[in-house]
Amino acid sequence: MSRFERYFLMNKDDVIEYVKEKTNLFSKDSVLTCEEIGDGNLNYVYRVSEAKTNTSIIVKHAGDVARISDDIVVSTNRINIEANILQLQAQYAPSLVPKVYVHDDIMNCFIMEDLSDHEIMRDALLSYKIFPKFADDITTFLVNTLLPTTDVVMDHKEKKKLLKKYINPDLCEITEDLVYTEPYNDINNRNILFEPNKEWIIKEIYNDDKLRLEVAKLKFDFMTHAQALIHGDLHTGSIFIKEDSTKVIDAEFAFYGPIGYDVGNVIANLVFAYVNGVTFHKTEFVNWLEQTIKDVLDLFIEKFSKSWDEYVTDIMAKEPGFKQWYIDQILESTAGVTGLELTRRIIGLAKVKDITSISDPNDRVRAERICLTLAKKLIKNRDTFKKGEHYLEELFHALNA
Ligand code: SR1
Ligand code: MG
Repeated sequence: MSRFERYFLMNKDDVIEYVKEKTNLFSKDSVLTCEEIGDGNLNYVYRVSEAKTNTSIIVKHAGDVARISDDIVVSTNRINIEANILQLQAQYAPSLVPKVYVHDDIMNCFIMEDLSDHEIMRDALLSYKIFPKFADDITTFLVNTLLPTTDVVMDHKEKKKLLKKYINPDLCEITEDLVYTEPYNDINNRNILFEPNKEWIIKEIYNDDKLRLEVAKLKFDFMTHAQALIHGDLHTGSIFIKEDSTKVIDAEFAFYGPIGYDVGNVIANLVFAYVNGVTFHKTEFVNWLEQTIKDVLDLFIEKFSKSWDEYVTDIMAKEPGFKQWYIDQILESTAGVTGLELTRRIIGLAKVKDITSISDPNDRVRAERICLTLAKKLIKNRDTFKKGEHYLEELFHALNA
């Protein structure tokens, strides 16, 4: 019996043996090398290469605890959710996700196209690189993967089948805790506050009762609003990019949730890059990000509205006024989620390099306060953020606060 008929956590040598034995991607006598290249919080990512033919593939593999902490036990099924959803997204947005070659739900891994000519977007942004196509690409991804999986477009029984298939309780629990609870109530003692900002955060976030009430409303929206099959973790570390190409990866948090969760995560993570750029006076980069933040919101609305007219099937959804109502509640949720993501990456366990790499303490204090000041406005006044320019106006207020 093959060693790979029963799950175990593979190391680099195991991965080479696995690839040779279980796939026909390389010949059995090929000389392969393997490196672990993942820097995510949950899974292992191996690049397997053959020098002779200059070919390489990526093996993504799940352990039964999160890399970021042994205390976080997460179902290995997350890798199967990710492999399946990547293949589904490939039907809706083929040029915007990597190709999956092999999926193995026993070893909890899948093999996909190597995107080594791309780089992780967060790292690229930390080198102040500019991607003029990004807003167009990511809004196409959002609209093309989200709208078709809603009840307004998809056959309702088909949708319920997908909802059942992509039930993802462990990963949703991580989000419910890390995004929607702990930054406002350090119940699990896992928050990490930057010491010079501690007093300010206690006063402005922990002690703001109105803010916590609005977060509570958003939390129950996340848990109960099975609107579309969302990516669930669409930050700039989940995007591979190069000048003329964008590929969305890491969909292990996918489930049926609110559309605004994906849109808001994109915008918040652009704001982190923006605040870093402002800190280091990267004018051209900052200007591009202002335009991009605005474009992501405005292009999303424009494309969503156009696709709605083309693809909506539900007869009641065609009632005059319903489309605007539907888009308005997505925009409200988007603003709220943007604020939540901005907050949790400053206060909670899972940080972002855009902020933690700011080594001057005064600069970091300022960067964190800009994000949190904006976040509070976004969460509390979320029904007023209807266009890209509304985000920029509030961002400029926070910069000057
Ligand atoms: C325990 S996982 C921490 C964070 O990393 C993932 O990318 C998600 O954003 C999650 O919240
Ligand atoms: Mg990830």
